[in-house]
Amino acid sequence: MKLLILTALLGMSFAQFNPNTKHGRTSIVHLFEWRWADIAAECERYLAPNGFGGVQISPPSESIIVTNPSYPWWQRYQPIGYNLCSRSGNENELRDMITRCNNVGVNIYVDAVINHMCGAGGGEGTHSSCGSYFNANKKDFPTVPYSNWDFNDGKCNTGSGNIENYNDVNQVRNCRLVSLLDLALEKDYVRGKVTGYMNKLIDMGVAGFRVDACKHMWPGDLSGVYGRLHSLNTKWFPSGSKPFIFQEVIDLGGEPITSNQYTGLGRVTEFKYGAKLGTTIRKWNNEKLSYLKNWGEGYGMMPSDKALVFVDNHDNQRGHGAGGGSILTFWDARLYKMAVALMLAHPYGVTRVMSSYRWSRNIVNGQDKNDWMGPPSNGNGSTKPVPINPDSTCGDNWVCEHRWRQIRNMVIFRNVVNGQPFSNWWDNGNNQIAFGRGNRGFIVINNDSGYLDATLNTGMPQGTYCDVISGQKEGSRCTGTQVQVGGDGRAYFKISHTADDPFIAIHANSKL
Ligand code: QV4
Ligand code: CA
Repeated sequence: MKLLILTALLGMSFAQFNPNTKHGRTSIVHLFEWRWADIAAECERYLAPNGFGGVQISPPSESIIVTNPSYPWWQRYQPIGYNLCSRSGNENELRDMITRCNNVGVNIYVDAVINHMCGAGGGEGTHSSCGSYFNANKKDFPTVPYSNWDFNDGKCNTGSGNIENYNDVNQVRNCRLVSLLDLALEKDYVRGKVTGYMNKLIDMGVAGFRVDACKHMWPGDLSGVYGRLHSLNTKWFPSGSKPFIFQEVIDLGGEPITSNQYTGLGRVTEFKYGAKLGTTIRKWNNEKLSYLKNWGEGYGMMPSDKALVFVDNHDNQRGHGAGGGSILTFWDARLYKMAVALMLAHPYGVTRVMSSYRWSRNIVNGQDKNDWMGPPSNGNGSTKPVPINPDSTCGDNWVCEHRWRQIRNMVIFRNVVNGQPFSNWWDNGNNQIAFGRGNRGFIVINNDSGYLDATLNTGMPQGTYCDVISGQKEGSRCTGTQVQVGGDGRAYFKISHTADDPFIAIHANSKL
């Protein structure tokens, strides 16, 4: 009996680490700033057929509308209530998207902004995405409703009321992050409003949450919030399934607030991953691909079963958040594809692929003056649809990294090798590496300044395989390079350092 209760309790707490993905799908894509109508279409026409497990969506909650600068992307991180309209669409469109994505087995994860409301300087009026009235000066948000006493100010001891020192845990959690009005999440009333919002989304069919700004919330308060969340909608998920929780905590070391204060509650974003992968692939500080033999925990990262990993995110691809100049993005496409492929081939963590829009960068002294720019929009600030070109890329400045052949095929690779061990590591002591995943997949990367020319043990069954980077298997033919694996599992690889994509990947389903 005792054992049963213990297993039940463990089951309950561990459930939040499971992304609840279907059909052996393993990766999430962040469709940053996409409209709900476009996401619904993308689930049906592209994500499900190509094995994507889920989508992280931009915050659906009612937010402030900022006109100076003109409709920045970050206005959505300043909620003024929990009504479900945003520049991505209204509540009906949101519900339609969740339903249609679920119907093709693609999960929706909501970016939940629950640490704060809008900035203190947000003013008074109805300049909000559903048109609700609010008054930031009085901390009055009648549409929730929150008022003056639902905020933390009394507990903040800095002169400005803002976080001034990240070494002071109380400041980080009780003061305002860049002036954003800080919610008193220890109050039962506030927790009730926050969980009411999250539960409404769960009931609509979402599979989990990216929880924004967790460093700024007490783990005990978060535990109180998560404990009140409903199980997932049984129309699409097994009865008793708990929402997947991944918490945004930027821990690059050197601060008193660490990831492991949150890993008991759900997964945590591992920011060391993209920062370190960036320095390694850029060969900064003499770092080399060959060092990645013990990538993951061996690099001082959190345990794999607690980590949510990514090469870049919507903040650090434009200099917000942390990570610094090493972060690779679509702007450095060649190195970026190598980084994303490496991430998707490697067993560490739950993987999230970024899907961005292009903006006019204006970098002055290392700082992008246009880091605020919102998605491709019409003059009135409404977000443009994502047009799909005949060659399946996206138009109108939507980058759609998730549709790049090399990235999409590695998302499929990860599904094919799911559950297989990291195996058959090889390196040349420098920037040429290879590794496999049991007998189901193998990747070879050349980031040196000379040819890679080697016969390697792939661990794969004998046969002819199609490289899914230079092309892919289409019917019985291969549009890319072919790789012959002998009866001993060995194969010959030659990769030029000047190739468009200096890496090769084969897997069980790319066998001809
Ligand atoms: C400015 C000044 C303040 C000043 C205030 C006065 O910076 O010092 O007190 O004016 O009014 C925007 C502006 C910012 C402005 C603020 C309030 O950029 O300059 O303050 O609004 O008006 C996003 C953006 C922020 C943006 C915020 C709210 O990145 O620039 O602030 O949305 O619109 C830390 C955290 C981490 C966080 C990361 C960016 O630990 O949690 O910073 N990451 C998440 C999200 C991120 C989001 C937030 C948190 C806040 O991923 O996108 O910030 O919800 O590392
Ligand atoms: Ca806080």
